[in-house]
Amino acid sequence: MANVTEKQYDAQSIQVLKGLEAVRKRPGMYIGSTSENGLHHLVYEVVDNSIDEALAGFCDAIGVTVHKDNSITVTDNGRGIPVDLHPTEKLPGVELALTVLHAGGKFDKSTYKVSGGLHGVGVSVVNALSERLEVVVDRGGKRHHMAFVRGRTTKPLSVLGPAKATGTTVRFKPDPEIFTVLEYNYSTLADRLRQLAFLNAGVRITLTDERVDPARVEAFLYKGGLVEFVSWLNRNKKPLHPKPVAFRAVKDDVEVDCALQYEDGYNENTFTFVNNINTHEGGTHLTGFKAALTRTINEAAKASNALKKADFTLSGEDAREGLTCVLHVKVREPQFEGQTKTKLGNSEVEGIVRQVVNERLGNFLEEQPAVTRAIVEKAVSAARAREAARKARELVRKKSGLESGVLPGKLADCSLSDPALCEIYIVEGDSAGGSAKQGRDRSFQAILPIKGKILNVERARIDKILGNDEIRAIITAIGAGVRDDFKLEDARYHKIILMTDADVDGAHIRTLLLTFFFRQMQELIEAGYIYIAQPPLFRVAKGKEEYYAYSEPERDEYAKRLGNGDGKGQVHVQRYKGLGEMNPDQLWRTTMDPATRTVLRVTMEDAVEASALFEKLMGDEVEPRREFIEQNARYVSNLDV
Ligand code: 0RA
Repeated sequence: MANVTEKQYDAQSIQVLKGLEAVRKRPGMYIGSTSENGLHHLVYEVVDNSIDEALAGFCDAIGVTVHKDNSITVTDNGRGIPVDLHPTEKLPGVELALTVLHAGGKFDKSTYKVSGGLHGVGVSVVNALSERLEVVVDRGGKRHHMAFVRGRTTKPLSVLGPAKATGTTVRFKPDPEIFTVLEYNYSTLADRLRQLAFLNAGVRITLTDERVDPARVEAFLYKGGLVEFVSWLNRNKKPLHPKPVAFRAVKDDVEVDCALQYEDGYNENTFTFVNNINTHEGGTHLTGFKAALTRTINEAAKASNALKKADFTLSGEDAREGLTCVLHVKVREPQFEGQTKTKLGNSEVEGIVRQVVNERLGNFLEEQPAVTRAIVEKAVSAARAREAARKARELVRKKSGLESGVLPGKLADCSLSDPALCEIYIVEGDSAGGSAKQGRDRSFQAILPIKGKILNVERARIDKILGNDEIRAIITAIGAGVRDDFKLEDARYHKIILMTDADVDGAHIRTLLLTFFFRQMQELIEAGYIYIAQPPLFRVAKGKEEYYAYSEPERDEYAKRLGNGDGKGQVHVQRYKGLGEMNPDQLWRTTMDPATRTVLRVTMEDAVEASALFEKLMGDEVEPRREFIEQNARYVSNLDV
């Protein structure tokens, strides 16, 4: 008998080792990357398990602690991971959960789990990618303990003593053999944990950072859920009605939870989630929501006679001007599609969300005439502005029209026509633009110089935006339209590279350009088409030998190297204050030649976070803007192209 068990155990452990090996060999397959994103993903993975326990109704407090050594503790007051022996696997449940890929409730569809997309790979992945991991389970009146090293059990299940309550605590230290970045970013963690607290009303999530003295502690608990989420998103805005509209309904096994509020600005901020996962790329739930919103607002406008005089209907964009909305649906078997697997594909969800929103939002508006009037007036004025913009466009169409296909005069286009091969440099200032035009490879590189500060699109309506010459030049050069009319497949370049001076003004212009792309051509960011050029900050030369430095330490290193050389001649350090100080050949070699340059790809990790950051720019205060410019680096991930 003992023999049989041993054999089974061996077979089991071979499977386990194979699984762990697969994860350690190709970590990117499981957690996306081994840099900053992947490192943070480990925390989300463990927290998601606690959230699942909260969704099942057994947990209302979750704690996350970043320790001094950047190890992480996640603790919850749920039922505790089962510790009894699995009947066929002959291992404790907790050991299976931590050592077997996809173990634990994967086929249990009785609750909506946080799974799918990049999430839901299981805590065993975290274990496999941790230098060490310890788990403490309080369950059945006892405190249990296990420890692992790189996914392998080093301390089998033992009982430490009695336990009064129940819960699970996991502490792990990401493996430096796997990760290229080991330091946790406080605000990245805080942003996601706050989001989870909004999405799971009543669950208290506490974040503690022990790397600072005294430790920083923040607790997120929102009894109001999505209503509080929308109020928080609008915290620096002027709402058109005091309370967000909110409704929740379950239909055909799909749970629809929504809150929305209009504010007096011109942008739309709609965030959608499926089973707690941010669906950046939208999908069927968003499509259903938009259709119902447009219909409902049009009905309300007709009922209030607001559209009698105007002989046009309200477009979807009109109905969403100034809208802040969070839509969270729970689906049992979500299908995620799209480039980043954050687009909901389930076709049945579209009709369900459409019906729920039609009915519930329709009812609300019928009962609230004052709110309805404010929303309808806003949409009608958006429609008028859209009409005015259309007429203005028609007037200028012959000269520089947006749709005529006439390219802007300032654009030096490239000769190739395959967008996949082509790139456009949007360059600050005519003088740098001139150097770029001379220095470029004209076969695939186009140059568009723009004047200093472009319009702040965060604060302007579409008609004013389209009236701005610099912006029209950018739109026509890219050739893919804006907002709802934007068509990614029409983009004339697959690399749009922003090249501004390495000073505060340059950073400001880059920020304005990013705001513009974020608001008007978000798909370009999502597709990864937007880049930031990295011109050198210094030239270090001695005689004929020269180096370009992109940071101060790099400058010092080159200066030292040249200084230690033959001992003859003077080391000359030049600081570039602007792109204009480089001649065309230097600009090509340092910043534009694909063989040697570095460009940073702009990413849209989290639209909620991005939007909050862009908002900081709106105010006239200097401090938030300075902060933004510093934080701007968080949008970009290093990429050599
Ligand atoms: C499987 C089954 C049960 C709970 C859990 C897993 C569980 C996992 C984690 C991970 C972190 N915290 C957790 N809390 C619970 C339920 C077993 C039962 O019926 O009591």
